[in-house]
Amino acid sequence: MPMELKNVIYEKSEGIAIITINRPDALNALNAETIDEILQCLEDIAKDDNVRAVILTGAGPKAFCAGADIKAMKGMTALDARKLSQMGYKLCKAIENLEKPVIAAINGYALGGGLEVAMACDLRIASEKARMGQTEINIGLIPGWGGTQRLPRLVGKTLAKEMVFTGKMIDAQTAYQRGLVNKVVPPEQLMDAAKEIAKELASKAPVALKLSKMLINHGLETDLDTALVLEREAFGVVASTEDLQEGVSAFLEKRKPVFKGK
Ligand code: DAK
Repeated sequence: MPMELKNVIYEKSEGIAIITINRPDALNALNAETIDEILQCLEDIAKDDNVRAVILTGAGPKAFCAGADIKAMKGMTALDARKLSQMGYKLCKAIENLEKPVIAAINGYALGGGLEVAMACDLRIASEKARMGQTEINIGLIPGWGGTQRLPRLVGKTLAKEMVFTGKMIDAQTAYQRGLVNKVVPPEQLMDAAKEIAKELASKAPVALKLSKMLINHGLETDLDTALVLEREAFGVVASTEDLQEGVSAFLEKRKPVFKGK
């Protein structure tokens, strides 16, 4: 059944899927409908073997995503709030569990839930104009989609506490220096830079890539010995793939490998 998307632009070409949150008038804030549409795109990507890498970005020059839709929160019942909270959790988990790399192209503000979604992505590229913050405290809230956990894991407790306690934003250069983003580029180069990385990832062996993602995401959450066992077992699986044979042959034949995900 074709997807009906009102708040999201979804494109696929040359092995790369691009999801653009398209509510620029609300700085791409996430309401339940928008989250549901992004989840539909991720489900489609999971099923489509032709897609090898994903870019998530925001429409317009101002924002990647200004967080959960504050307007939609007014007058929310406890059950509505619970549903929104669950949906944000589900979205971040869907990105983390997707067996393909996801790159956040942060074109402007990434605030509150917007930063939380960006942090669930595997890599983050920011425009020089991007500003990032866990601003929930300013409206009397705490991060609800993983910000208190993913932010300290990425930047350490010291900066995470400062950001969560004060709600202050940091600029792209600070985010880069503190390990929150992988790269900073001029705004007009952002999508090309994201596509370049996506293309590179799309050319890698898919099984090796998805197992690496799983190992880094899950391994860091357990003790080292258990994580090393997981790595050994995954190594055995990767060693049995046709793609490894292709990689070795290509190396010996001095040509580029063509990986099939088998
Ligand atoms: N939600 C809805 N609309 C938003 C929005 C948001 N998060 N952020 C901005 N907008 C809207 C503005 O209301 C404005 O709409 P109009 O007034 O034109 O109709 C339009 O986008 C442009 O925004 P501004 O006029 O404010 O633009 P400025 O350049 O002056 O300021 C700004 C940009 C990013 C500094 C400012 O808009 C701002 O501070 N926005 C709020 C950012 C923020 O605090 N985000 C964190 C949201 S809290 C929950 C589960 C999870 C969460 C919450 C609850 N439950 C289970 C209940 C997660 C919460 C968050 O993410």
